[in-house]
Amino acid sequence: MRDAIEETHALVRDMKIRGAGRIARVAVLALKEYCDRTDFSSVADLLGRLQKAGQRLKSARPTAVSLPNAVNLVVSVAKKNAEKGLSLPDLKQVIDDACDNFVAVSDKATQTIAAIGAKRITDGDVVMTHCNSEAVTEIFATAHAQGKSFEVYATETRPRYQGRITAADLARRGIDVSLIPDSAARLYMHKVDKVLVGADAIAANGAVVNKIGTSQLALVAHESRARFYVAAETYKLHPTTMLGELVEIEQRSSLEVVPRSWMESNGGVKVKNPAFDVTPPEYIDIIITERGIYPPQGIVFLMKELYPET
Ligand code: RUB
Repeated sequence: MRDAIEETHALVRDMKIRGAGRIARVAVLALKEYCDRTDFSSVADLLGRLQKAGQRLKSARPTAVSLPNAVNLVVSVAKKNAEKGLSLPDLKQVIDDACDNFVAVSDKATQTIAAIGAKRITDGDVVMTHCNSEAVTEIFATAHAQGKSFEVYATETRPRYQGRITAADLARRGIDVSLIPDSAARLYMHKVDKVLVGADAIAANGAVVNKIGTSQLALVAHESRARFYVAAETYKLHPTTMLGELVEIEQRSSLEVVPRSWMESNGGVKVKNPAFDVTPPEYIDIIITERGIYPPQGIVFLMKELYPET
């Protein structure tokens, strides 16, 4: 029988499935499949194994908080309903529904962000983006469908080149897009009105964790007086940063930066490959969520409302 948890763990770890929203949804769907297909001996057995499976999924990538937020939501629904005394089959059904519900909420959030974010794109805009974010792409797609004429600069996003995915996707949709090397961001920034990026995690102080290079773009945008916008579903808010915890930055293999042969013939070189960085709130103008637009300094109030138990 296929092992949904191990398969999904590997797909996320190896970035076959990537992007904060997608990895949250795929993790939840793996939990659903796991619960559907496993014969549990009791409610306690289900809860114990569900938690273990959740831990395994969460360990696939450490930075995008959407992943633990989604898994924790399902586990907490299961625990609360088990405490109410639900039978094993009923509890399985509740978990099933919770998983489907998360996916539906996630899809709806992206669409709402697209509608809200598209209002911030005006005719004639030049917008720069980094990496590949569903939330961002949906904003561009909606603005384009509304007949707005704008141009996008997509940074290629070394070392994994997610910018190519963005550029290809936007071009396919008929959007005017140019792919540029990351190092050309400052050269082109004087043409740019707005920078629009996604997020993997948002801290209580409004700092945004996103693909490595995002904070450099923010700095250059600040220098050039271009607006800097972030688009993120609220399950990317990182609740424990309210307690002073830091967001772990994923370090990936040096082999994503240089091939093994190069490493072997240049033994003295240490190659670093951090996957994300932190953009401080002072470089961010707005955070676009499905609950509306927030200045980064105001995000903590939304976080307190959504995670009252933290
Ligand atoms: C992806 C990345 C994206 C965010 C938001 O990094 O940094 O900007 O995850 O994406 P990676 P979305 O390629 O390493 O996963 O809006 O799709 O959730």
